[in-house]
Amino acid sequence: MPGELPAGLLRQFAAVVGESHVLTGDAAAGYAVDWTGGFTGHAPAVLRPRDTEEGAALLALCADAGVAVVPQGGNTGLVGGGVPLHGEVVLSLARLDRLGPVDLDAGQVSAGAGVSLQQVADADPGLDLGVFIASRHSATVGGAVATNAGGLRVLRYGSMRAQLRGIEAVLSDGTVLSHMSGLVKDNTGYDYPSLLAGSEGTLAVVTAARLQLVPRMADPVTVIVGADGPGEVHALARRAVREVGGLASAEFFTQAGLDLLAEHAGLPLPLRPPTPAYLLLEAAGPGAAEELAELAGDRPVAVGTGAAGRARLWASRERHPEAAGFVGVPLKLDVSVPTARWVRLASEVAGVVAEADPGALVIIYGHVADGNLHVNVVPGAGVTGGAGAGAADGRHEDAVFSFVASLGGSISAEHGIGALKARWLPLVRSDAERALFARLRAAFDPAGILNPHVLPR
Ligand code: 2HG
Ligand code: ZN
Repeated sequence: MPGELPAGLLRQFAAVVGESHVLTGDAAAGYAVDWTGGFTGHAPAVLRPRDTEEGAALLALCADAGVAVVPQGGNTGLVGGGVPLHGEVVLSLARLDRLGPVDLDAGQVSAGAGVSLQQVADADPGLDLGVFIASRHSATVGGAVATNAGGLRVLRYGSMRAQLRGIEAVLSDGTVLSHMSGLVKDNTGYDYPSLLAGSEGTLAVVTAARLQLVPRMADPVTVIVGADGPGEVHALARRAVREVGGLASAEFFTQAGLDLLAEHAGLPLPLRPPTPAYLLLEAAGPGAAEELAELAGDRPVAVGTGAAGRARLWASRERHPEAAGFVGVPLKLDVSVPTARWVRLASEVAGVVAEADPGALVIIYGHVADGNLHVNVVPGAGVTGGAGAGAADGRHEDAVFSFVASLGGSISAEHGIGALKARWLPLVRSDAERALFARLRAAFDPAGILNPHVLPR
């Protein structure tokens, strides 16, 4: 098969990690496909180092041999950034799973790349991880840093970059960079941990991170408010950001997504009768319940307190990534616009997709206070014939990304560019910016082996 590796190189890998951690053939197949099933590749080998030193030795071998490498964490990314689409070797960081003791003075913890976000969140009963995403049980620290994961509490705590107080990473030549002392103030040169956050495995392989934890919310209250459309959702969310002191989340979804989840997953509806759009708000602290009630006014509302009550409401939002998948393989378009244009985006994007493909299914939801919308598109769903029906041939991305760019937005709010969006980066990043990206990339990875097909070179 093309792309197979020389036996000598496989032996060198095995000398570093042991034969049982060099996976080939069927054992490697599970690492070559993503969660949506939309990205499938082939890995001639999957390498599973136990620690940073083994990872560094493996990378040095790959650089010497000119073999391309895709670093992989929990493989929960949605843009094909962790999948070997061009026959790359997969460097799985799953075994770098050491979670250090919590430093209670600083409220920080050091975690290996393979530690799940849930394990970090559980590290201390009084503390929590500020980044909260639906895939937190599988998503890992290394991948979340490398993609600068966002999620459901960004309005309060920022995305993964904002939690970083230090990083350990390996360059493609095997050099280990470590800056993990967790200083809050540290102006000693370039802030490369920040640069590695969101670099999608193209500059260095993140092997560990020093993370700032946040106080765990005490007695949070969750509400779902029914609304007549994106305009009302946005106006309410804007008021919530200003008026609800302990606000942590403001999430949008629609009845169309809930209908799919009810039909295919038996999910109970949060409100009866249903309304076209919903806003989920979560807040904690003194007066949170009253402030949320005041905001909801006489609109239909469901209230959840306690772990079970809140989880029941959150399911309506957190299960949305599954909804379109019941109909077909979804394109996951994660976009953001300046806040003032979010209503236009949310109201018009389905029409924009319909112009390109009248049969496409479009499900929208997202993080309204961040100007972020997830546009899940199943091409040609429901269309039984017609030229090109059902084809994921780029026209859906073209339509949505061009619309977003015309609104001054971004074609990736929180998932990254990956393989899915590389073609469209020029819509939102100038020639000068992309030239700088290329120079940075060459400086970090002169061998050009790190995730070569993610982000344009
Ligand atoms: C979310 O907010 C995630 O649920 C996933 O970012 C979004 O599946 C998606 O499109
Ligand atoms: Zn999201």
